[in-house]
Amino acid sequence: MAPEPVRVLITGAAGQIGYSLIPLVCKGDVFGPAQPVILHLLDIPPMKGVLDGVVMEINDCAYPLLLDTVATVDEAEAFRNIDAAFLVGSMPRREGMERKDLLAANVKIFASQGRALAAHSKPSVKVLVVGNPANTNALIASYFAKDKIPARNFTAMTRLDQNRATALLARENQVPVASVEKVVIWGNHSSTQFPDASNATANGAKLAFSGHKEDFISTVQKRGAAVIAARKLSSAMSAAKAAADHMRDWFQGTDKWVSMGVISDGNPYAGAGVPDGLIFSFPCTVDPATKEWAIVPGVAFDDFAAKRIAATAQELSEERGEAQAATANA
Ligand code: NAX
Repeated sequence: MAPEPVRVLITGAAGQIGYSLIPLVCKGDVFGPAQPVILHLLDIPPMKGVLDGVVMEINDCAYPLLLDTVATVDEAEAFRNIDAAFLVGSMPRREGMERKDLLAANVKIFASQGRALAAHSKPSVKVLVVGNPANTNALIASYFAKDKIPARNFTAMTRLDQNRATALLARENQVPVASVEKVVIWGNHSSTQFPDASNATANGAKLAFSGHKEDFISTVQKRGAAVIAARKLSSAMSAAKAAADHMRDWFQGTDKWVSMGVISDGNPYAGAGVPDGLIFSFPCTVDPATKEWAIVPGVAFDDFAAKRIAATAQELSEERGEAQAATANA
């Protein structure tokens, strides 16, 4: 007998990441090759026509696993009964916009979506926030959903940064990308993130090119800007692949280290300056039986790493403060 379908929401579904993510979900790359899916797609009213066009293409793909598609501009309909949510849509930074204004605009969106999650979604829903500022948006959504949905069900995407770092290390060391493990992204999905190659291995052996190299760190931190400069558009194919990787590992489990922005309450790195109450990227594993993530404890780091980790924690604490101030109007 076929398993019950999972209901999967993608917000910002008329945008570029949505266009690359929808096929991965419908082909079974995320929830498994035998798992039927019902897609929920949300965008804003001015994008309804584009969304209808995307649905035409989805229909024309004739995906065997796709049982139904709900395409809507209504949050209540979009969030109803969902098992998983990719929150991709957010307010982009416009020219001249200050960070504070960008945060305030996104607080409105993610407060509203947090309320919609609490009102309409399953309490077990797993939420991945992709839309920037992803960590703080996830924190806001979790805050507004907290009466029904545990904070640990809200995560932010740093998997694209991990994939970028892993691929770069594989190229530099001339080893297959699949052999590289234990690359960690700590902190915020922003330019303060700390890509940490100091524990990285290939087939279990330490890499020759690893450790703390400024050019490696800054290449990973600035990769998004480099793609924009070359493509005149932000990363979409790679962002969708990373979102699919993140959700697949969360739903199906993994004993490999995967970087996920998760709630930092009770985290094992408080001594390195990571306080409670942030959505902070850590190395995690996921138990395949319970589908629960756990932060990998005891990862060793030196003063160089500790300084970087404290700096990205500091930025997230500041973002949280600004976002909390903006919740008064949300
Ligand atoms: P696009 O501008 O192509 O698409 C975004 C879509 O979201 C648009 O169709 C827009 O109408 C919709 N939208 C806006 N507000 C909405 C709302 N309240 N409800 C539903 N839909 C809404 O952007 P795209 O390239 O797809 O990027 C989406 C987001 O991902 C951006 O915030 C971007 O900064 C972020 N990214 C995050 C990454 C990460 O690693 N965490 C990497 C890639 C990407 O830059």
